[in-house]
Amino acid sequence: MMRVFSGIQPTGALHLGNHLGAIVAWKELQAIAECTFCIVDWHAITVFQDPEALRQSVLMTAATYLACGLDPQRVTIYPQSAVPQHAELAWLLSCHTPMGWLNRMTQFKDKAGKHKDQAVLGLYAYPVLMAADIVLFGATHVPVGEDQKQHLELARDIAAAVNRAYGKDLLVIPEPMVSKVAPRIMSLRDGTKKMSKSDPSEASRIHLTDDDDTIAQKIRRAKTDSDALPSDIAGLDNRPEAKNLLTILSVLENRALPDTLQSYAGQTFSVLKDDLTQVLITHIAPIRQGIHERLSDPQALKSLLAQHASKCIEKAESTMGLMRESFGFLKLS
Ligand code: AQP
Repeated sequence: MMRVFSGIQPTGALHLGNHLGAIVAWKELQAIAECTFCIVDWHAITVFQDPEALRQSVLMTAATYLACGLDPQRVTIYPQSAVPQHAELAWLLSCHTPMGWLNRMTQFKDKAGKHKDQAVLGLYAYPVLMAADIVLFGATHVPVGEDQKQHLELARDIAAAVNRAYGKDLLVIPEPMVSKVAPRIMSLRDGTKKMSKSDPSEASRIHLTDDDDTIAQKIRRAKTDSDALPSDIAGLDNRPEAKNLLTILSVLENRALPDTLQSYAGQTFSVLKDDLTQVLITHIAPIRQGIHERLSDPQALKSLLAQHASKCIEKAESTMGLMRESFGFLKLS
């Protein structure tokens, strides 16, 4: 059976990009694979998080997973920090990760920017924690966006290095699942940047908790250009905002982009925006309601996460038992 692992950082309310770019595919996978969808709070703290906001975001992320249709009877959902074996394994893997491999990670270079010396060790080392997350449960497949492909390659290299060092197949080498259909949703304020939780402008993203008026307002204010909408894909060249709004609409309506383009050829942005607003409101309203319902009973949510985390600890211990023995740690009892 295919074993899938993926996660989202609880760095704020999830947005349309997280939903259409990740969770929709997870929902399909839950029917055909053994799935673990982590709430990666240890990854979140590579950038400072307000402690109370982080706790709330973990609950919010769990509520969102469920409201988007992930079925807790079929998939495992838990916060990373509830399973300390992630950190233990990350340390063991870090002792088999040459610095040269980490130095090649482009995301660190992008995120650290010019201030590399001030960047924290966690930001530099987080691909090793990600490798540990994946191999801890023997994931065979990892759904990744283009931006995470390099980290998945690294996870494969680290797992292979450990297997070589100890002369046995201790760790499963994971395969990437790069979805050709998962769209990259861009910022509503700048069509060249991806929609992101950490963008300082709330207007840049549609949260899955936004009410109808907020959705309408954000779409009304979304950046556009001054031309009429084109009739074909070639006409979207150098028009990132038009491409983004049309992509969102076509994904939500389950239509091919060329088909949506045909419907709006020669129209103004305001026609497209009115239709997109209606479609978004219809799509998000039940998810929003589902999130609020689950958040209204945080105790039930926590107890679900605790049950799932304890299953994960059991599975993680079976990997770690083998790892500890193979690495040569003395067993005291
Ligand atoms: N804009 C997006 N379009 C499509 N997919 C997206 N994902 C995120 N943004 C988009 C997918 O969501 C999953 C989880 O992402 P994450 O929150 O763990 O990290 P991220 O990719 O860094 O997302 P954000 O919103 O930009 O978070 P912050 O601001 O905290 O860094 C991934 O599968 C990702 O591809």
